[in-house]
Parts: sequence; C-alpha cells; structure tokens
Amino acid sequence: MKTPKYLVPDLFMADPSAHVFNGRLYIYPSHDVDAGIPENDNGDHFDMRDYHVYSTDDIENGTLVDHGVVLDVKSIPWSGRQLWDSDVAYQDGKYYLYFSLKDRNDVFHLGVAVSENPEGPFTALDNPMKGSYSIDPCVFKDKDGANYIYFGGLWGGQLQRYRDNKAIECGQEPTDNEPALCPKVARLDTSMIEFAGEPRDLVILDEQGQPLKAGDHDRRFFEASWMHYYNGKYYFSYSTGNTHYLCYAMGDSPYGPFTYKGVILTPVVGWTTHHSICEFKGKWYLFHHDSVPSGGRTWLRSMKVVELDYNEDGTIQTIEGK
Ligand code: FUB
Repeated sequence: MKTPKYLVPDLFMADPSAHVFNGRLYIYPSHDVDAGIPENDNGDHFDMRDYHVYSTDDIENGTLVDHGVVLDVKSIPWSGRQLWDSDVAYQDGKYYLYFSLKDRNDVFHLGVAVSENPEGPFTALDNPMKGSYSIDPCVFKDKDGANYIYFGGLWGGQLQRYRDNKAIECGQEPTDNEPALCPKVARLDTSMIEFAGEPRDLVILDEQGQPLKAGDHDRRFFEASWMHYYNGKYYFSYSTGNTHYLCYAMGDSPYGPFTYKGVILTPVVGWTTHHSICEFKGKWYLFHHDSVPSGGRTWLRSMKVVELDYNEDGTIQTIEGK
C-alpha cells in the first residue's frame, strides 16, 4: 500500500496508535469533535470526549471494525476536559489504555484504564498515574518484556511547565541556544499503572553528538512520541509541532540517547501531525492523520495508513504529507 488511505473519513479519528494483539491489528485513535471552540495555541479546540477502538485482520483490503465507544470522559473519576492522544499495552492477561486528560484544575496528566480485551470497554482508575504530567503517552514493550512509557508535549501539552519532573513557577521554553526540552521516558513497574522510577529525559542528539537546541524548530521534539524496534535499532519518532514534521532518531537502548536521522512525513493539511508505526503481516505501516476530509479544519482530523519503507542502512524513506 504505497498510497495513503483514509480509514474512517466520515468520523473524525486522529492520533492513531496501532498495535497487533493476538494476530489482529488494533487502532486506538483520539475522537475529534466540533466543539465550536476557537483555535488557539493552547489547543482548546481539541475538546475530545471519548475513545473508539478499531480492528481488522487485513489493513490493505479488509473491513475495519468499529468497536464503538470504549471509554467516555464522564466515566473517568478525575476528569476535567480534553481526552487527547492515547496508547494501549498488554501485560499478563490485561490491556492497559494510557490516555492524556486535563484534571479539574486544567492540568494535564496521564490516566490508565483497564480491560480484559484489546477492543475494550476500558474502566478508568480513580486517579491519574502518580507523578505524571503533560500528554501523549506511548508504551513500548522491549525484547526482554519490560514496558516503557514515553510522553510529553509542548504548548497546550504543558511540558514547558516542568523541569526535572517538577512544576515550575513560570512555564517557558528554553531560549533558542539552550538544549531543547526533552520527551520523557520511564519504565513501567509490574503493576503497569506506575512508573518504576523517575521519568528521564530522552535526549536527541544532532550529527555532532550535541543535544538538539530549543531554537532548532525543524528537528526538536514537540509532541507525539512513538517508539519501535527494527533490525537491531530503537527508533524514537515524534512531531516537531509548529514546523509540522514527523521526524525520527535512532538509538541502541529504549532510554537513548538517540541521534536525529530525518523526516518520516512532510507536513500534512492541518496544524497537527501525529502517528504510530507498526508491523503487520510482514509489512511496516505508518498510521497518521490529516484534515483533508474536514476541508482543512485542524481540529477535525481523519486517520490514514501507508506502507513505510526502510533503506538498507536502516534509515526511513520520507513520505510526502500532501
Ligand atoms: O489530539 C490532540 C493533540 O493534538 C495530541 O495529543 C497531539 O499529539 C496532537 O496531535
């Protein structure tokens, strides 16, 4: 499948996180709504209220099953507003849905909801993950079975309000010549609902081995973390936010450091770009979204899929977003 294909253009599903469970492909998107909220840098126009789950046994030509609403914001005990990006992991007979949500003080945290089935429904825990902040969780299971959670997002995602995992008085991005703010990574403990230790910075280096600078807007991390493993290497991929690229960096450990390698997807129609990368039936796919079906309304996005190609040296071939 070399041409990107929309998955459910009539319903606005964004931020797709794809995984294979029991030989079937599952997609966990955000569910965009037209809340009538004007667009701003805080992302208030992304006022999502529930999640659906999709699954298929043939992503190229098969039917995509909509498993319906699997978690509603009203059923989350600590909810304020805005159910943003999520991801799902499996461990010991249970499926854990990690999600981004603001509490009643308008502070983003990561929440967890649990199910016995990959298609849900999911039941949310009473409280957010202890010590969690910001948005866009992604969970990666390493070869040894350990699970790692990656998270963070700038601007509306509130990452600039923290340093060393603590809230600061005046949340600001570093100046252009300082190192960029890093995405966070923590190993999950065996309960799957807590960090095993303090989240660490996931450092992205340039070709000289120096951390990317905050002013390097075409390459520095903004949001939408994803981790995958291919041919002996760890790939951390992410969005550059205000410059709208999906980029990637390669490393030798789930903690990094990672070295910036290039662009996976050039800017799409719509402000945000977001993705996941998943192998299914021997092919690698990029799941992403754009705002073409909604006529360019940035807050009404539609998920897409396209095959991903690697070069012999392990680098990824760039896909055109428009
Ligand atoms: O869907 C809301 C936010 O937009 C996500 O959490 C970000 O990654 C961006 O896609």
